[in-house]
Amino acid sequence: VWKAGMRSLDKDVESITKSFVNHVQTSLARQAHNLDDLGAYQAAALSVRDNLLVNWNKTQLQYMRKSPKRAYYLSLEFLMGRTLDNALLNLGLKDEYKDGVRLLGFNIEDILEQERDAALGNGGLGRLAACYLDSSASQELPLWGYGLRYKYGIFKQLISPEGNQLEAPDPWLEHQNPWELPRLDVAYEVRFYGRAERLGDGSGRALWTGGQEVLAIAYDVMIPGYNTATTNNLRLWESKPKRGFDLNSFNAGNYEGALSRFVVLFADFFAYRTFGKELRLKQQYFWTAASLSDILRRFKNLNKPMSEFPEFVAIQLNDTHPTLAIPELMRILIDEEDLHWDAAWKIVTNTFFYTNHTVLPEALEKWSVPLVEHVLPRHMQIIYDIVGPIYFCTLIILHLTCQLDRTCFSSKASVSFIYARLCALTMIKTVAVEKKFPGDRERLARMSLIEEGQPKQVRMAHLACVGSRKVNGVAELHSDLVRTTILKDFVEFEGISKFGNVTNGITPRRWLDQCNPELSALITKALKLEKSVWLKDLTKLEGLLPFAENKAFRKEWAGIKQRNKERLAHYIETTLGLTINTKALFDVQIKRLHEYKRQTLNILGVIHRYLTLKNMTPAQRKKVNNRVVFFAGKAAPGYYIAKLTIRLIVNVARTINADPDTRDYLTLYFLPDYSVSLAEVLIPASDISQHISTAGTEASGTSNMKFCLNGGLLLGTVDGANIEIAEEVGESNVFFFGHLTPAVEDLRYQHLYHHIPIEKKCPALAHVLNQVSLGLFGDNEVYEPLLNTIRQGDYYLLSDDFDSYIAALAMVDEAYSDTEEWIKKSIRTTAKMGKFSSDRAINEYAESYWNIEATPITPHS
Ligand code: 26V
Repeated sequence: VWKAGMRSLDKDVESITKSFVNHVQTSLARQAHNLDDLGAYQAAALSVRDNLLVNWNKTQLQYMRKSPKRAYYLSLEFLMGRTLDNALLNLGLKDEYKDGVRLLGFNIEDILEQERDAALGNGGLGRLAACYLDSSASQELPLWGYGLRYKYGIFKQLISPEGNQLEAPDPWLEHQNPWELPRLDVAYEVRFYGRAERLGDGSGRALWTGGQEVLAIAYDVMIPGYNTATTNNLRLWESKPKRGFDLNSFNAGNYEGALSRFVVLFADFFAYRTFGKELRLKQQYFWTAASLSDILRRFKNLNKPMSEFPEFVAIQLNDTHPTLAIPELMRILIDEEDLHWDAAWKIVTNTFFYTNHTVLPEALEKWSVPLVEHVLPRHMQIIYDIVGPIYFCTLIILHLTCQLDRTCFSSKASVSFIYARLCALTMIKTVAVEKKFPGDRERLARMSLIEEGQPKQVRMAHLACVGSRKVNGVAELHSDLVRTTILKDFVEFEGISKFGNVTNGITPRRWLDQCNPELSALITKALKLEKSVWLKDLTKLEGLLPFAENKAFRKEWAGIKQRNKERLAHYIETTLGLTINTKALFDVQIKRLHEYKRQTLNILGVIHRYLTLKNMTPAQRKKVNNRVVFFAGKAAPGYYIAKLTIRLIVNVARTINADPDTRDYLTLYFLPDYSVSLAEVLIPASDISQHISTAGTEASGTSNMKFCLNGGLLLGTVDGANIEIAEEVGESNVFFFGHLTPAVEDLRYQHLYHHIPIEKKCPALAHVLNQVSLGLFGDNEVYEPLLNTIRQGDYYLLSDDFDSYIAALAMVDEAYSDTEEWIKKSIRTTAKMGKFSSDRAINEYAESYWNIEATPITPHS
């Protein structure tokens, strides 16, 4: 049916060239005969977009007619990468376009290279959202994404001659973006600041007036499913001032003042250090308010009573960033739709679902109460109305009613409203906290949505948890940690069934077929299945297992890995002018720079290897496996220690790559400006990738899945999704090391209270640290703050894990020496990666969380 549908798109080579030339002339106003690759990319993209539009329109029309329950994925980040290749693959038009552009004198690879990455996010969380969009469309699920149309993507990373990270803006919209459709007619007003006055009638309703209003304008990005006509939508909001730009402030140099009339948009989370927390709060509200208005408008078109909202709408909160949607929906239902508080709360708590992506305390979002009160006065009231009973209970329990802190409540009406609700006591769950756990005052304080302190702060994870139907973590271990640490009290109170797990996944379309076409072709040949079959049911990869015993197949498999190494080397040669030894083991660690991810452990391991090589005779060195180590990743601009780690990596690389004694055996590269597109070249070339976070700190990780899917082996700690990968591929095919999660707390305690000097505890590490201190890599003194994080405190336990890390690296060497066995491991790893398809993950959300169903789109309607 779908193939027939494609024909209805009229996409033979001849019509492709026709549409291409047509776009060159009429959309780009250029001539086909002197067109450059960038122009060719734009023309090809516009012509592909025409096809997407046909399916997009059909999809939206059929959703409208059939009115299935829909899910909405609210994410502040979408790391989409490039679109053209993916669109061609999903539409089934890759070969046709390749031939079409060749007829016109272009090479499709060169055209694809022209596209800039859409880098609207920081790391794993944003890329996960992009994989889920691909999977939802591929699985024919009625799901829309909602995000922000940032003017600037994540910063461009440059490395200075000294090895420092420099940040340059990424004005990704500078060139026309053919993948978005402005919808100037889809616009909503969003209010900030002003006054919120309770009506004082005991209803809890209020009037929110004054302040500043901005307009949210929709831009739509089409999300084609693979091998299906379903084309879902990603709606991104752009802001526009309602009443002109404040030119006076701008000219007077009051940049922030002028900005405050706009909601200027940065994808880079850390830009807010510069541009202020208030801007980030405004962005979060702007986006959630616009998205909810849009969702409500669509629901209202169904002419159903409001109480049925959760039967037609599920809203997924990707981390706590969109949590303001909870008080916002309460506000709309109570103040605008006239619903009673309890009816509104019932709707809200049946609509939202919350995914937690980290248990690191410093990463849990909190908003200062005075700031929320200032920017969103009505929402602060509502948050207090949610907290109210807990707060009152605490006070009653503590017999401190007389000391009621009125500053917590915006008016007397608020107090009486909460009190009235409290009088209907027995019904209210929070009172049940006291019933269930009598006298447990600490528990009440821990569970409060408001953290005491100067200033008081709203705990967004608590708000997301109480306002959602279900909560989940992103890998088994992480979900356990959510249940036993940050949300433990809520589990004991609400029952365990609300707290689940959905292990993350990755789309095999981008992360195997697109980035590793040769491997994909070999798999298709071996499985004797249509590519579209196994790419949509990744468990079919298990059929590769017997091929591990087939020598000819192993040779083909290894040949592809080798060519992928050469492709990477070629890329590095042309972009950085460096020559890479492709006859070596490729060892890769690519991810955001963070102490918990322990890039420092890796670089100290590299130094250890270098020092060991230096101590060997030339004859001994010849017996050692050649190794090329790659790092890539961005550090938050204000994260001093992370930036120092980059500097150390760059300078160690400079020294050891120039050392004639060792450079044939060990080289090291820091590849600047890590991106989705760079990952697509690096991942297929890796033999070993490192995922070495301190146990219990990496919620899941998703690049671990990408490497393994491409036949790279995993060197890692017993953390996040590494554990489930090992469960699937077997522990003999992964290289695990390090202490386990339950030991971490004790070890940290020992560091603090039973400190053992590092020379005694881990002499090998002490030696490495001393060499750095002594200036072996130049820059002496500069690295002391970084080295001291290990010498003192060592919160991430490098000194505890170093010896077992070095032992694991030695095991990698040993295993790699047995080439045939290594290739077997590689094949078996790919074969067992079926579980980690994001299709599996999105179906788990659809079935066990959102209760939505596949809604196939018929191409001919
Ligand atoms: C944010 C921050 C912000 C400030 C200070 C330190 C810090 C540390 C971690 C984070 C991460 C926030 C949430 C996040 O991006 N989590 C990532 O989500 C991925 C998708 O579920 C998952 O694979 C990664 O393990 C997880 O770190």
